[in-house]
Amino acid sequence: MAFLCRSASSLLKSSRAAPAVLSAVRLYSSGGQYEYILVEKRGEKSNVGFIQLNRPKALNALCDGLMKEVGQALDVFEADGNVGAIVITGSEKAFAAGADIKEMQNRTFQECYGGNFLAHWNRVSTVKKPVIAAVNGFALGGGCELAMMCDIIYAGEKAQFGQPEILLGTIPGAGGTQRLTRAVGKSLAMEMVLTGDRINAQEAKQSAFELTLAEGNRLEKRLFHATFATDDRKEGMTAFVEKRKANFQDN
Ligand code: CO8
Repeated sequence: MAFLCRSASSLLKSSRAAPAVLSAVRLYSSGGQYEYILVEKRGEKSNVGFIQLNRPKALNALCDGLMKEVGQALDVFEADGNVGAIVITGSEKAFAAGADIKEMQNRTFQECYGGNFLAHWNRVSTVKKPVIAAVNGFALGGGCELAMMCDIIYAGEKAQFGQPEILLGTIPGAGGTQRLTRAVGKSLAMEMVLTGDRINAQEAKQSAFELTLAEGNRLEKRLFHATFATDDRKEGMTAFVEKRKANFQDN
């Protein structure tokens, strides 16, 4: 996950400009009607899967139904060979203000532990296609964690990231303590998790670092080696040697 604060505005602008289109595609190809999200394919070639969280009255609080729908939409886009990347966004006011506190309020330890509460949230981080979070407004608690599960974060000027769970007497539960540490460093992550204080897009970008150099290099080397298992790596290098344009087949 990388923080980029160039601006999410172009993505958000186009979603504001086309509300009719968005509502018209709520049925998208999965067949079921989405209640909490708007889903469509965008781009000249319709090859960008676009998911907009749509619970404006609750600042896109991530209720169970919403996260299940996000999972369903991701499944559809993952299976769609025409989709090359996926964007998850919210509104200008809120990407997502966290897990739904009203839904969690009366849960017991036995229910959470026994039922592996919210385990399905992980789906976002297991998608094989690149997932981009276009964030503006509040990205708090589970909202910040959802953004960090994505591969890239484009943050708008009004974006605010925070893990305020401590103010509710709980802790992040969807990777916040782990991914935030890697994203902004241990010191700032500790401060945010221990105080609930928020940071804006600029601060997130300035603090951004991902893995340690050693971890990153190890991972990079393995992924580099893995490209040698693909036909496209062979084709790319062969095309260079033969002075022609590569004809990639996504294999
Ligand atoms: N859950 C439920 N409802 C919410 C949430 C939320 N997280 N956030 C806002 N809302 C609702 C409010 O209750 C309010 O509804 P209503 O009008 O019916 O009272 C509506 O959204 C608007 O909210 P506010 O009036 O509070 O709006 P403000 O602009 O005054 O404040 C804030 C905006 C600062 C974002 C404020 O709403 C707030 O602090 N929200 C809570 C933020 C928070 O604490 N988030 C963390 C939640 S815990 C969590 O995410 C744990 C994740 C664990 C995942 C585990 C996976 C395994």
